[in-house]
Amino acid sequence: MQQGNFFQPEIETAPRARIREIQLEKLRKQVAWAYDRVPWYRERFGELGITPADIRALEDVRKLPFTDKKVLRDTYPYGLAAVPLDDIVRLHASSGTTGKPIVIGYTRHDLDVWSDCVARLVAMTGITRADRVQMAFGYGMFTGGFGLHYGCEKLGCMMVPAGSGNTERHLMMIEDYKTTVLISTPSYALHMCEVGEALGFDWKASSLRVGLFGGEPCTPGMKREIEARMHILCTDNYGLTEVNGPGVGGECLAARTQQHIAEDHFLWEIVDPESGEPLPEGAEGELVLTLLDKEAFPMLRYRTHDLTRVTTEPCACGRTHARMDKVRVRTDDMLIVRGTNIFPSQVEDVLQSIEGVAPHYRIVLDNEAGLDRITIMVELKPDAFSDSFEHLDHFRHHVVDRLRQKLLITPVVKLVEPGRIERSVGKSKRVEDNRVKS
Ligand code: DLL
Repeated sequence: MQQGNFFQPEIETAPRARIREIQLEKLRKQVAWAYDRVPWYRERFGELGITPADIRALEDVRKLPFTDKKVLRDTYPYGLAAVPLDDIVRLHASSGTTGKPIVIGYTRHDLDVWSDCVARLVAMTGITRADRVQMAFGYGMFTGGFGLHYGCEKLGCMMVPAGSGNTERHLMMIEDYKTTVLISTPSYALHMCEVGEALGFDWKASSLRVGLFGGEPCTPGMKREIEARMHILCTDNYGLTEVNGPGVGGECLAARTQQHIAEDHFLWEIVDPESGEPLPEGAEGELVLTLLDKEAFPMLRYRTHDLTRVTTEPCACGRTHARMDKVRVRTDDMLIVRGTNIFPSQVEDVLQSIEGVAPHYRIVLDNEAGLDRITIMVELKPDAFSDSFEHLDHFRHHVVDRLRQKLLITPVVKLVEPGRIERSVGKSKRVEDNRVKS
């Protein structure tokens, strides 16, 4: 097994029965902690007629109330705090699409647990203290920057806290500081590829060897593209602000399409997104997470809105912690266009299978005379771009046909020249909904 120096075999390769034992012990404590200290939880428990004493087996987690973004908004900013504010040493926040952000606090203990989780997933990718890590996430309310920073530092890596943006400066830092790991969203990594190529940066000769990407889906197409252009190993880690941030799951070197969940810190469930009812292992559904070791903002049964499958089958790397499929779809990403349900990931799947199409696109929705219209701006790769109108129009028809087969409605497709779709330094924005709601 490939190991970093933060590999914890006693936890990460523990027999499943032992993992469940650890989880139950922690769950009982966590539930009592939330009940005793947070009025919101006590009231919900009261309504459901339960107390912490009802949690006797892991499956009893299903008796507990769900939490979601709405609860955090309703109790904004400190309503779910389980400790005096004096004990909270950090806040992070996530801005949703509307209204106030959601805010999460951390005690000193919470920060320690969080950086342990991150150090573990970083080590899983083969990164060690000998690596020099360049951070391209912003250091701000977003959890990506500080979360991965402290995890890598715990592992003993040299951190280069460059922050987001200023791509040319990033390229200079790779060259001058001989950094070996890049942390960013996969879409920013693609942007860096382009800027580097335009400036004649020699990716093949560069010191960079691993990308630690996350914060948004990294499709197989993006991964192939980044690996081929940057000449690095592209890895993908998952997390969300409400349950600390990055650190929930990460890729080992054996299961490259899945992520191990840190099960000693997170209890996972997969539920039917409509009914909230539990689904059997292996079925696709919404991931629900319960933090098992959180002091400041305990989070029980948090509805992530992320669709995935989880398996506890043994992994070739030897780790026994469950693996989740990479998240491609959020239940709340669904667009309804003229009564048809469309997920951006469907558009992406079609586009990435067409030769000559770059991994950059934008879905624009508007309505004309009361009818929804969906326009898909598709960027072409330089070698597919042409001056010939006929050639482009033929290509456009082909893209429309392929999209129609998948989406079951006919989108307007606009082919745009290389570099035309706006690049982002953080999470990429794929959808622009300009519809006037009546
Ligand atoms: O994006 C935390 C994070 C930062 C994870 C950096 C990894 C690296 P939020 O801004 O709260 O937190 O967004 C969380 O982003 O529910 C997923 O829908 C999506 N997401 C995060 N990581 C991945 C990933 C951070 N690796 C939301 N693959 C989550 C797919 C991801 N989706």
